[in-house]
Amino acid sequence: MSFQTILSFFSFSSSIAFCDAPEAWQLGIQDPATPVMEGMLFFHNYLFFFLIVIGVFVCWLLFFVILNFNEKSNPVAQKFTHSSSLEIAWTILPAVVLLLIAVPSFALLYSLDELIDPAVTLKVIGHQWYWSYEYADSSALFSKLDDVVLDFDSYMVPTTDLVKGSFRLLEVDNRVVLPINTHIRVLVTAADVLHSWAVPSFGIKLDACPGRLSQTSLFIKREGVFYGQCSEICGVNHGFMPIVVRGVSFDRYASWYFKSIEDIISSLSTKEESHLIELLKKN
Ligand SMILES: [Cu+2]
Repeated sequence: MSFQTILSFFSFSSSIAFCDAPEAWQLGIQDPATPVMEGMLFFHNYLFFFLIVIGVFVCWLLFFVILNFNEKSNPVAQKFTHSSSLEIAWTILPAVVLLLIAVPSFALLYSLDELIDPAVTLKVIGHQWYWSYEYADSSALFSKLDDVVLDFDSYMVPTTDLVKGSFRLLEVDNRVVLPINTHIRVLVTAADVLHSWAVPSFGIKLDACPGRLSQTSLFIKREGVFYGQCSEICGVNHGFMPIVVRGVSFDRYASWYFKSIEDIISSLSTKEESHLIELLKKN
């Protein structure tokens, strides 16, 4: 059963508003939008089970010892120093608990590295203090013509320019558009200092290192607007370089993509345009 199905089961209305941005006084995790984040949420809750059981047991043991083994209630101390059966139990039981944690943890860890034949590649470049994005497929398609690359900078919208209802310090002027139910490759790098591209709903927090290209996979399961922030302190405006990703159906993504390419081509000079048309005819 998917996370959404469980959610819709417990909600009274059929439509659910997902939490893809931080809320005031939020304690829990934002709603997952990728299988990886669903796995992380499951693992988080799974760990909590062991945490509570062990916490209650240790507290009970401490309380029990303080209550019973003091000079007042137990004036004559026992003389034994060993108990083989107890030692075997308190060695094996924690080992079993560790094993129960390790197995799903490794499964989740290796699933983060899984990259299944991506249909879309997004290149993310961190700058002081904004993100720039490049749709690498466009540059591959028009590799001979450097001008036709779908890329843009994404700056935070300052508080004074915000429209009613948008998030302060989280909204950007150019949102990233990505298709849902599609395997996406995200390549992350930086132009100046360390940054970190982090979107909680996706379960992604990937360091952007200058001179290095880090890679991760992304599979968005539902439509929505997903908010994130730079998560590696990178200078004075570190808190003012948010990330906004819009997840849309593949059809809408394709029409947005080709519209953007068209806009770039129409902004070219006629000489470059004819050169491009020639190139397209050749391919
Ligand atoms: Cu930063």
